[in-house]
Amino acid sequence: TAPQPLIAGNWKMNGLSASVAEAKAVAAGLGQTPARVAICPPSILIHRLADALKGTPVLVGGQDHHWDDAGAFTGDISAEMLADAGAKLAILGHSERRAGYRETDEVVAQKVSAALRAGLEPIVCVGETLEQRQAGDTLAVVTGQTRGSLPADLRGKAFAVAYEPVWAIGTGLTPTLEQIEEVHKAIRATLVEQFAEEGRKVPILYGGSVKPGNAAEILHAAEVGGALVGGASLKAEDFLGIIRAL
Ligand code: G2H
Repeated sequence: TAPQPLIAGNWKMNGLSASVAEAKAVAAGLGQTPARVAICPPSILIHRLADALKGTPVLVGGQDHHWDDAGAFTGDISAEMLADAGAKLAILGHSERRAGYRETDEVVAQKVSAALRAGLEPIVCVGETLEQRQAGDTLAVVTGQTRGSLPADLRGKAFAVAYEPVWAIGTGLTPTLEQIEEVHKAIRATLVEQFAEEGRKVPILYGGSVKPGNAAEILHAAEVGGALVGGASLKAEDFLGIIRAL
């Protein structure tokens, strides 16, 4: 059986306290959906969103957290703090973290372990740059990141992988369905190699310029188990349009 789809909004560094209304509008407009739906706002808004969404099916998640559980890390936030504020999931290893903060697979794997210790469900992101795609290295890069970023303690735990080609993030460019399916199948094979049959139950999300207009075909592609949505998750109407495409 296919994993239950997950559609997660990644607000990135967008949203202020007034944006709680947008999250509430998502919950209000959700209706019947086969998907689990999550919104991952900046960490300072997690508490507010978790309160506002209490009693609704919409989950709240963080966008990143430290690999250690606590300590002298000025400016950082722990997985346990996110969970304490009401988060159920955490996006880890996003390319904006890998590129902008030099996060390696090892760092991402340590963060995944920290998420599990705090009871958070990790959404682990992988994806190739344009140069890597043009060099024909896409599958090697993506399967390498998958292997390197997923620690063995994920065994028996709920988690998701998100394939986000770096060149498709925030650019309006999307890969062809064939390109998406090729990479998702390679990620699936890697998950099965790492986690045996359990690896078949992990939703593999697609992320990168998902919009209401392209969501239906992407969400119905082979091995696509949901979406990680940036820009189009900021407005309830757009995000709901994507959820309804499922
Ligand atoms: C990729 C995606 C969300 P966008 O980063 O994680 O962003 O949908 O804006 O391309």
